[in-house]
Amino acid sequence: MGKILFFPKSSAFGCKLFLLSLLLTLASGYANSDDETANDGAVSQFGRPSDNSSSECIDRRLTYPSVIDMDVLAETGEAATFDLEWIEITPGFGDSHGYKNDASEQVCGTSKFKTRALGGSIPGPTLTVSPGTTMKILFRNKLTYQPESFSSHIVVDKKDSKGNHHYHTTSELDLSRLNKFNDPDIGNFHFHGLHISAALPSDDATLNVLPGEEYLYTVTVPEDHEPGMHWVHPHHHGSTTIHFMGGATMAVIVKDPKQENVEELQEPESPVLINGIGRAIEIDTMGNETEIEEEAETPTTSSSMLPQEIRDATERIMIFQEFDIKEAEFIARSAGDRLLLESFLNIEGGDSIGKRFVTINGKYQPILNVPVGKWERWRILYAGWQDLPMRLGITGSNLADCEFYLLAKDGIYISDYPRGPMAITDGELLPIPPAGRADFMVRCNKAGGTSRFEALSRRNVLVVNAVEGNGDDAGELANNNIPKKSNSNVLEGETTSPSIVQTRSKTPLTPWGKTENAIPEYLKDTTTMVASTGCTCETHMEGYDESSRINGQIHWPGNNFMHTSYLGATVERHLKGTNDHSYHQHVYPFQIIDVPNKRYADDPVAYMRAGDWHDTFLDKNQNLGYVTIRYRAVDFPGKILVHCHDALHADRGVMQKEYVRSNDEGYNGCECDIFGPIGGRGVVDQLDLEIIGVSNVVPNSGAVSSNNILLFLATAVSAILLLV
Ligand SMILES: [Cu+2]
Repeated sequence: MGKILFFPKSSAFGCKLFLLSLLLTLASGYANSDDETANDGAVSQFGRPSDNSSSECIDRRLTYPSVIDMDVLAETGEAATFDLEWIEITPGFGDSHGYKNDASEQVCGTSKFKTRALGGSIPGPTLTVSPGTTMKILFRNKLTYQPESFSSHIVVDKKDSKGNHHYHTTSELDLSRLNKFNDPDIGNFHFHGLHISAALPSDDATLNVLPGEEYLYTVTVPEDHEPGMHWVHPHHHGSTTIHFMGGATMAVIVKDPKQENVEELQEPESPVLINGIGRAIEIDTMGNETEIEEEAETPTTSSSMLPQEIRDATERIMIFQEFDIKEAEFIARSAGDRLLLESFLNIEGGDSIGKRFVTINGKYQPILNVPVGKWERWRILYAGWQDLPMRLGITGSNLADCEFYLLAKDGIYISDYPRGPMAITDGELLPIPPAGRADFMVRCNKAGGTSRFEALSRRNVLVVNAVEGNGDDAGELANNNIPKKSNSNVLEGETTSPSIVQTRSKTPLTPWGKTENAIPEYLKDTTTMVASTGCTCETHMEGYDESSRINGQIHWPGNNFMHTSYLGATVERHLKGTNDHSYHQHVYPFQIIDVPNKRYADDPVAYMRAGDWHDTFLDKNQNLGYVTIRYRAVDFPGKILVHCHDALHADRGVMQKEYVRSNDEGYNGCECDIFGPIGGRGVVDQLDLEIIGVSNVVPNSGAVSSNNILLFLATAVSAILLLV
């Protein structure tokens, strides 16, 4: 382990950063004022601490995070500022109100509680960004250090002349606290799913940002980045679970290219019709359908980027968050996190559902009214932190007759769009892995019908009504698209009266896939490639809780790596244990090459198929043998964290690091199962960053006082006694 204590001195460097932070604070004012106007529902109801009036009521309709366009900020070099802070939220928990399914239903007097959130709300604002844009993102840790909390670091508290606390860590480790729940108030950012550099000032998740500190991330989204949805969450080893389960999450969407730019890039595709002929249905007064013969409608294909119905679709972001109060109590106790423990213990309601709640965009059991017969694009993010597939689907009858077709997974368009119709009523439902994203084209066809969705075995997580007219607004994101055409399938002036016989054409979706030259280098098909020599390693996650491991080893901080590869390598991994553990890999998404259980993978409408790209993989059907994945390390050298996306496992050690060496000196070797330090050729960044502690702004940093350490330890001991 390194023994260097590194802190930027409070010299010219510190002064510059102070000025910079001042500017950034001003910049954040811009971003925040944008928040207010963008979606007052999301921000004012859930983001800001409200008064303690118990008569507060919440409209049950689904609301959406506000949107911050990072391209606009990048034009002037401004940063967006996001605070990790302790705030009060009101999701509308409680199971006593029943379910009236009235669009304007209010739920009143439900539990409020405090939690750690990003960007002022649960979830935080959605960032949108174009490929090629450099995002400046100031992460401010506004949490308050709790001296009674546990840490694997030695945390030093130094008061300045004004009595303000300044914390930092030393190079010493408390070995008894390694791979335990720690550091509830230490955080950072990880840009989950984005294909970006993992070297600072970009996405190095081994950075520690202590309470009162901040860090300016500079993240360049490559010019050839695939458009799609990813997300941001804290990823400090030891506190990831605490931050996840409290809801500290934001979506980031890489925008689809503007249409006018695309036509030059793409060659015309030949029209294909794989989705059958169009059909028309007649709905009688009892709501029964009769199919009517109709001329087949040939889908229109063009050279443009996305088929028209995708471009026209209303986009709805849905961020699914699971609150698990009992698990939270256990983890908060383990970490000495008195704040979370006290807050979550006071949450009322939910006894009949095991004190587990699912929220969408921070709202419990929301109602969504969608226009009947119109395709929408749902961008779903399952901000999962346990090893449970989401199992999204419909409980009971699909009375709104909703159809689901898969468009993208983990922010990458699938090659066989439109895949479906996907099973949403029986059996496996939609087994989206924890941390997974899934974009669906969704259409609900029966006016007046309601379909009740379940997820994580919780019922009524979303109640969807198919309605005449425009349905609910989808917030700002949908308005960023090309202006909507009115839906020709919906007759003006229709009412929801079931006595009206409606005839609609269920036109199929237009098949679409990217042409070969429009696929970015890092996503080129690897199914027919051969792994580079020596670059096939096994990665086996096994065991439960504190006894779980990767390849028999537990996470060790600093310069300790499992596998290495090099720029230009075609890397292959044989994943074991992915039926129980969700495998997540930073920097490079991977392609599923082969699975042991072909029965599911060969199903043309399976959610998981060979050839698909993911950044997180969990498949309960693949419980023997190994899953083969491949990716090409084409552009970013440096660290790659690989870990179970069950944060309870990852914080307790089911996390390892791989390293992609640069090939500047012609290096072309791979290694498996090193579990020790690396060095030498092709190392591009600081390998033992995480045990050092880095801060951009450390006013008055000075010598470490041993008295302070003793004081801290004494406080910690008394806190243990209180928490036991
Ligand atoms: Cu796991």
